[in-house]
Amino acid sequence: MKQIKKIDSVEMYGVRLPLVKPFETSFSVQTHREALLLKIASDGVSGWGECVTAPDPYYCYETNATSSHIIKDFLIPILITLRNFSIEAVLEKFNRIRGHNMAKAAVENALLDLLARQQGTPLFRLIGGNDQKIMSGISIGIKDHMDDLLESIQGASDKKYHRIKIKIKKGKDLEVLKAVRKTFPSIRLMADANADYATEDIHILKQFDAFELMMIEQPLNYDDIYLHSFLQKQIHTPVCLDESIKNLNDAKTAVSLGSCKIINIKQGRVGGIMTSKAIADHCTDNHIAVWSGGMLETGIGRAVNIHLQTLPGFVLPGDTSETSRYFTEDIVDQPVVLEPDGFIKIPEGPGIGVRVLSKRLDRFKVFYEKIA
Ligand code: OSB
Ligand code: MG
Repeated sequence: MKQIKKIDSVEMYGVRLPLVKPFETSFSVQTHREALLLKIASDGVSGWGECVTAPDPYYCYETNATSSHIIKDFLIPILITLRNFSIEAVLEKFNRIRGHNMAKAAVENALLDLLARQQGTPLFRLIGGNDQKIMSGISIGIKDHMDDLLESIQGASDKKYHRIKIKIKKGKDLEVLKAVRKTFPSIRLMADANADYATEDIHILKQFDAFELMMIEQPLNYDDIYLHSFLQKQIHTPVCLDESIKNLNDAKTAVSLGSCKIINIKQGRVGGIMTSKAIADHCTDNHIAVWSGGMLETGIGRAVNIHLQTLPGFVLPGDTSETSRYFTEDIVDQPVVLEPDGFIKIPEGPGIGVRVLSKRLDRFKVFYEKIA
């Protein structure tokens, strides 16, 4: 990969976009997407990166406040000292800061967008992906009423989403799955528990085998890998890890213990696109399927997830849905739309391919700061 000469400026924006519908998981109800955005400029070209953190530490320990602190006080001060550097060199320097992967990923994403734009090439090409359309997938939140859920699934199925994920939690699981399977016996279905079960609940999780799910995502504790290996031996449903996999080392541990058959790669959670690629390669070598997860991203992060899914190894549909499912107005053009066959096209043009709309950015902006 080519080099960046030196960083000329770094700007940070906070935006708050209302969600079309509240999104309920076993850990929270989200009504807005509050995102930190970075704009990094060099040699007259700028790149954008979205930090996937939320305002609260309910999915993981990082929040918008911690990532803003780490970006401003540690990552950018390192970045601005570098001259004629590669992305790999930046990531190497960032290694000194432990954890805070979402903060690191936001900077990495902006640098990759910048580099691709400087070369006039789309991001997927820069990272070694294939020129292809990607599969779509939808993640449907927990609903108070069964009718609501069935209606949402019907809508997604009509749109030709390639697989449907429903959020579950203890006590809102077996009955829900049974009703869904009764109405939709053959859809590609999976469930995401967001770490709501413990090893004492294995008798419940065993009963999931009756529903022929593609996988059960993160059934046990958010940072557990070891106990999942016992669970996977006792159930037929493939286990998919999300929260537990924070870096390549975690992925290697999970693969060698047999803790899962599938990994959900959220590029932000693992520290960016370069690490995602390394994890996907390791998983492919070991016959573990991967897919790209989502964090209700604005069009910036959503575009990154699309480019990411052109890499080898991303063989399962991810959590990339149409923009209109989340936002009536996004901060970028073009919005993500599904083709009649449910596929999604790679945004055209250099870098991530989408254009930040300055008027929208202004309207949804909750803060702005020039960091460098
Ligand atoms: O566990 O995959 C998850 C959203 C926020 C936090 C965690 C998760 C999710 C989703 C939604 O499932 C994925 C999306 O549509 O962006
Ligand atoms: Mg998940």
